[in-house]
Amino acid sequence: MARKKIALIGGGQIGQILALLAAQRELGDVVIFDIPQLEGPVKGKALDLWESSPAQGFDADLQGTSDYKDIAGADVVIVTAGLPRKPGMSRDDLLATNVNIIKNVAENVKEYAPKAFSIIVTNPLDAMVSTFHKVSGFPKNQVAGMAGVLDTARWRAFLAMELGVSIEDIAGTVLGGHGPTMVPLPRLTTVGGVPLMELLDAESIERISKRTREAGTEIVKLLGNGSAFFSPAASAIEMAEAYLKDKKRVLPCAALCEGEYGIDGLFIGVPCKLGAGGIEKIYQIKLEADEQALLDKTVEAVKKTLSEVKL
Ligand code: TXD
Repeated sequence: MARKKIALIGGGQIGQILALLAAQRELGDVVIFDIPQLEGPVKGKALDLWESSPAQGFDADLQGTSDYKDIAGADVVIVTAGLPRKPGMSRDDLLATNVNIIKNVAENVKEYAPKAFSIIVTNPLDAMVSTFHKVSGFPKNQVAGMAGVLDTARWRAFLAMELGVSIEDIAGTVLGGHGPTMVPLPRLTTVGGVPLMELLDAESIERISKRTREAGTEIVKLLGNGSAFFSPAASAIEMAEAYLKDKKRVLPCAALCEGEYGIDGLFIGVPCKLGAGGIEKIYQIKLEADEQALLDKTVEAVKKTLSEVKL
């Protein structure tokens, strides 16, 4: 069976880590696309990564390009094309510039890789995945935004740090928009089956929930130039792997809700079954009143950002 093909639209901080992780996991052949002004650097990155393959022991063809024809037939497309935040910027500050970039990307993916499962990473995430879906015209199961996997990873990482336990044994999820209104769910978080709320007091849980909501900004401030890239790349690869290997993972993805959670026609972070059919199912959680109120708030925040998208 021929190797799968992964197209990375955007070969910057996250894009190059995506290429490394996809190659190391032998998910398939990798094409990294970037703008013509960066044709040299993106070809150089792909060639350099290829030259690391003997030492790393992976078999994968790696190609850098600024010609969209080279993404033809991709099984998965991961889109990081766009500007990242600088210190002091909100994700919404990126909207005007990145919506134009995503429109152009969606038109080209529609033309050259119409069957691909598309994972959108670019910020402001919820508006960008919605824009990509609208412009590409792809069915809703074929488009997902990557945010909840990262936000949940951060929630789990901070809890593991606090509790002194393995990250492997912390299970939980984060709902909603990829921003300060996201909704970690302490009530549904467990530590090796032990309810989190039996292990940590409310004050500690709120402190960690707040750090999770602000984790992206914390990294932007520390880096001083650009935003997180290891953890977003690892999160997007987890989604791509679920699709490529038909793993039926249940992961929080920005998916189009059409009635689920009482939401109609909005991409928002919800628990999804991810397999060869893309977003195969959205799971509805019976939320308690306080959780529902937080979900309503994040839905409003996403709607507000979306209202500023000029297509
Ligand atoms: O959880 C999440 N979804 C977020 C997403 C986590 C962290 C960062 N997130 C966002 O991803 C970030 O705010 C940015 O909007 C994107 C990409 O972040 P990255 O750090 O990779 O930005 P870079 O290093 O600037 O890379 C962007 C690349 C760069 O090489 C540009 O030349 C390219 O995108 N680019 C384009 N590629 C294709 N087509 C067009 N038009 C284009 N414009 C720029």
